[in-house]
Amino acid sequence: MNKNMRHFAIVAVLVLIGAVIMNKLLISVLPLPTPSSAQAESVDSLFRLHMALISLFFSLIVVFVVYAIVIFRARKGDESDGEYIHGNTTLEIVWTVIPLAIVIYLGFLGTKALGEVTQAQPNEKVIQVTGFQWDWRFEYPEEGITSTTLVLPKGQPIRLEMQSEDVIHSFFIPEFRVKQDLVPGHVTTLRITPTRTGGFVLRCAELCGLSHAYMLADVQVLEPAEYDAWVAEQTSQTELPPAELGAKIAETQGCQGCHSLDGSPSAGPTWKGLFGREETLADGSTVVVDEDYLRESILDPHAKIVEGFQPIMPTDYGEKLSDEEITAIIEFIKTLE
Ligand code: HEC
Ligand SMILES: [Cu+2]
Repeated sequence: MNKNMRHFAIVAVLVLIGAVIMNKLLISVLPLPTPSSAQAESVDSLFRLHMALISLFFSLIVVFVVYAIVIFRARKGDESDGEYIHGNTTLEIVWTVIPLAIVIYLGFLGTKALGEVTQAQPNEKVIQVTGFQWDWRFEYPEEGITSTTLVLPKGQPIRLEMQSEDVIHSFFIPEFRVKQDLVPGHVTTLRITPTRTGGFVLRCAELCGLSHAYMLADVQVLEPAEYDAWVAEQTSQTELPPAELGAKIAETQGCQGCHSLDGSPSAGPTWKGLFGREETLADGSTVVVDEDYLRESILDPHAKIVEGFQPIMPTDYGEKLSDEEITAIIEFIKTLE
């Protein structure tokens, strides 16, 4: 075996060993959350292939560089010039064509995976998702339910029809892998078939303003029988007392995205102890919070701005909520001492 071939053989073995170690390392420091949807496998197989390729190329470059530095270093007393090399067309063609082929192949695999995760499924269940600054709301048109928790039956193909009320948000449950933007003025679709029961967290994955980091929602995947029980419980809810109804409306309307109930700071003033409190307004005047003030604050939020807060409260609750619903919210706020 000539000397060059020996170098190449050693480097090839070192590159392979390096790639395997690097791949193990990457997978252990960047573990993926447990895959929990039928769509996760398509995404994960792509991910694993990318990790393997990244490890291989990292090892290829680092091993060649380190090997050359160590083995071909100038020895003590060696003052001679290095060999003069001008170009190598074969090498350049090889290192252009191979990556090109790899990238085209990855493009093909990516297109295939995208086709798999977006493919329509038979007997899809439609759930309408609304994202807004800074919360989520889920409507089940078949059952006539509105919920702040996304409850899903295991094994059931789901089609989410998603809308935004204000800015761009993004629907992402890491365990389900797939992700989709919510774009104002458009309905976007996302398909998931949950395969594992349990609790998950839905996150907004698009920086959407002040409380973006808190734009979370609970997700529950239940066995089909438990899901049916949940539906029955939701639809049988009898007339609630006003304060409880108000709590529910405030939750589904997303008031708690900006108003805490326990005194913790948020984008808007806390509702804890709000009723009867003396509020200082931005113009320095004060007002004692009574029912009229609360009603005005909901119908015309910019009429009086509370000191230290920005006028960012949506102004369209007067159109969205009935008089009784606003009264119910006020009754609810009165109970928060
Ligand atoms: C996007 C954030 C946001 C949302 C959502 C929001 N608010 Fe507000 N709200 C504010 C801010 C900020 C203020 C303080 C500035 C002002 O007075 O307009 C405020 C003020 C108020 C006040 C007066 C509070 C005080 O301390 O005097 C009431 C009452 C109120 N909001 C009720 C509601 C209700 C009810 C909802 C849901 C139907 C709601 N808000 C949704 C941001 C929000
Ligand atoms: Cu968001």
